[in-house]
Amino acid sequence: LSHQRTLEADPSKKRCYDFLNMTSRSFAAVIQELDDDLRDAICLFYLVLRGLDTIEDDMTIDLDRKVELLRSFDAIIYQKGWVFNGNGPNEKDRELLVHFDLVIDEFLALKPGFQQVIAKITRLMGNGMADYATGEHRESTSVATIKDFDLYCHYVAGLVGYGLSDLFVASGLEDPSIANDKKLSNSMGLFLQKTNIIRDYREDLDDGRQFWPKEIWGNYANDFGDFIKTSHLEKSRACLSAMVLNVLEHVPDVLDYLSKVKNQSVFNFCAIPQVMAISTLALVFNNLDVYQRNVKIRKGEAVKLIRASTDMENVIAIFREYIQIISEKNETTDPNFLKISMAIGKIEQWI
Ligand code: PS7
Ligand code: MN
Ligand code: MN
Ligand code: MN
Repeated sequence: LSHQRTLEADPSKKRCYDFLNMTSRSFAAVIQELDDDLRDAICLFYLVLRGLDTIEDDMTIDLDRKVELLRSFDAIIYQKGWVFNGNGPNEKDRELLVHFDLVIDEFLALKPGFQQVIAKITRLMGNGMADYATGEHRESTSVATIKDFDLYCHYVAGLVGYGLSDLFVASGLEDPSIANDKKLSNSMGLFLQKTNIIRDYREDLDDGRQFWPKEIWGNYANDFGDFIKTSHLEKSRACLSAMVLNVLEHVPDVLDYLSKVKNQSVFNFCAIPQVMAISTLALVFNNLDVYQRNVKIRKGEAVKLIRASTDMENVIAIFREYIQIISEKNETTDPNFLKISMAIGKIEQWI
């Protein structure tokens, strides 16, 4: 309630929360439930990165201009009055960049410790995005190796994990030890990003983007678009399993990280997206609809998961439920059957 009152007294901050609600389905609610200081810092972290991603995603921006923007975005967030009208008319969140001066004003009102974390991650992510946009790690239009896949996901999601851990510590709500093990923070981001990349196969393909590493999909097709063909069913199924296997490897780290979180609002913020991801992973596994349309967990299931993600015991129970579903969908005829069984075995040791 005091958060709502602050917003009424502060129209510029209110506009930022309006932008948060406009641009994020998955993070708007959990961010607004955070404790005071951290709420504003993570809202601004989200909006800054959403602005950066709106530049990365826009294929109508001239490549040289795009790279220049991506590489200087950490300086742009200190330039009062900066706005950007160069997004294509159909770019999803172009409105945010048209009014980016409001985001900058609120970013500059954060305490310096928060600003420094956000600026540092923005610098690393913007440069990483630029490297991939120019083809530094790409073979034609696809991510080539599993190593490239992990590096791209590190830039766009693992780094978010680093930054969030540092913000939790800077707020005083979490112990400094939460930020010590960088591999765990990285895995928190990679688990979300890779699940997203599997689920969005068709949408990304239709937009001319390929995020699945050729080192995996190349074992099952000559062309990344082949998986939509009905003549290709068994190869398509096997490829999907290989992708899910790759994601499952992050689950033990995710559970390790979550078990270290102490503050209740931080726990909910961290756990809810991860629980949504394991549920999505169980839904996409062995599900050929992924190649035809965007499969999504039901609204009712999402609501159930949000309500249940209150402590580690409940989160473990949820992971156990979905790992069980994945185990039941694993078929002995799948070329990755044994490897998937082993990945599940490792997770079962944890839970
Ligand atoms: C700052 C909350 C909790 C230790 C925009 C949260 C896009 C999956 O564009 O919106 O629709 O395909 O579905 C979020 C770790 C980042 C990683 C990354 C980041 C968890 C720009 C989320 C906001 C680390 C790059 C959103 C990584 O997916 O994407 C904040 C701990 C943005 C987290 C992008 C993806 C996030 C993402 P789209 P979505
Ligand atoms: Mn995007
Ligand atoms: Mn993007
Ligand atoms: Mn996506």
